[in-house]
Amino acid sequence: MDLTYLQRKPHRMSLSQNTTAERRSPSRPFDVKRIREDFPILKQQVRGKLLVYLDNAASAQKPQVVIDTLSRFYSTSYANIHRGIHWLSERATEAYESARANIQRFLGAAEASEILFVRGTTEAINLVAQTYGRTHVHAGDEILISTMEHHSNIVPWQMLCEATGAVLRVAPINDDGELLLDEFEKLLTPRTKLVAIAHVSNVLGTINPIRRIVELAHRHNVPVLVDGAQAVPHLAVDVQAMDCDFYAFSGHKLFGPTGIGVLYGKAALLEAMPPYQGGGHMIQSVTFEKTTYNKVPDRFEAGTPNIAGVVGLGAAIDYMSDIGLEAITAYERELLTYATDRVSKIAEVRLIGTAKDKTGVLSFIVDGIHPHDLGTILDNEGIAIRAGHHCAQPLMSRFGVPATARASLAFYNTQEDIEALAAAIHKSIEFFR
Ligand code: 7TS
Repeated sequence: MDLTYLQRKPHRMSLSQNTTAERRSPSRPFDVKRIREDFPILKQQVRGKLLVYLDNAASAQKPQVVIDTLSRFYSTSYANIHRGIHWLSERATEAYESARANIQRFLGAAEASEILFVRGTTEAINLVAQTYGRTHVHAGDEILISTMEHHSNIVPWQMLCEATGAVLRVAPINDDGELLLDEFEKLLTPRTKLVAIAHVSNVLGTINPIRRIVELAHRHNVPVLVDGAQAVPHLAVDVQAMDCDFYAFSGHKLFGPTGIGVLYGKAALLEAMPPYQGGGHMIQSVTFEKTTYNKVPDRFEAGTPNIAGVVGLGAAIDYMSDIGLEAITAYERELLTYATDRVSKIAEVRLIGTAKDKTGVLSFIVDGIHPHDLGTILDNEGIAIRAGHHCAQPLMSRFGVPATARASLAFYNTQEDIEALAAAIHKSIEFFR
């Protein structure tokens, strides 16, 4: 495939050229108390205490509007899509396709057809590995990732390498958990066929300089897949400004339903890719001798999709856009500074992930306490964190630990949540003394 287009300057379609691409503007001031009111689960008591939910990197809670949208959709508008000629099917199809246009605006994509619906980030990456990868990657070629990847952005490439004889290369990071760009650049060679990299690390919170990474990769004619699972809930993303070639994320981390995610791909790449799965809707015509395939994006959406999931994701994106990504980023940055300060004052705590540019993730080890024990004690206090390897075992090895405790923030968390976390860490230290 001709990849020379990668060398062209990014083409940012002006919003006035394409009115459907206009982003929704914030319509409410940022007020964390009011925001918390929108999340019914946060009013819940857990083990006799008001829930403190600090496991947002694993999955985020759902605002009432998403819950109501799902319920209303099933109550009034549900049918299978694309194939019916009846009123309900048309209505459901309209809701599904208008969510696609909504996500196009959210990501700043040039066309709605560049948005594919999948199960989540994991499926999005596997789709690229199995279609783009199987077509363009051959024995001796290289795929370049980084040390901080989630297993979802490691294993699909290893599987591709096993099948093709290609080689996985890994760009290293420093002790703060920042990508070493010089080392990354050195690993870009004529053999490199794809870069696959996290926008934000789920363990460290590090925000990678994607624009710069894409620039370097494109200089070598290498397309870039960005794993945006931990970025979209916290940062405004503009795929055209970043000029990345693929961008993947999951709806459930973005305050939307489970089982729905998005793969963005540049039109030229998607159109040249073979299908992922075969089945209904992805075809133009089928005979026993030969099948011809549908256009993009339908070619990549075989079978009945997660229709309600798509509609619910659209509602989650509207909800976030009404608050405004810039306001969310600013609030979370302030809360992260507060939390970092508060937790690192505890002498027994070692923070892992101290990049200059990071989102609200605090991974840490408490001297003498296994992260799982800490997680259990915190749970007794009604505090939800994650303890373990966070599906990033090679990253754990890089820091010489088997596991960490991880508190991950969302825009509904407060300084009170951080105080509860700090008090519970102190309590655990006392308990094990
Ligand atoms: N990529 C990153 C960076 C992630 O953090 C995750 C999930 C995935 C991919 C996979 O997303 P999925 O929705 O397809 O499962 N991360 C986590 C986590 O940190 N704790 O639980 C899931």
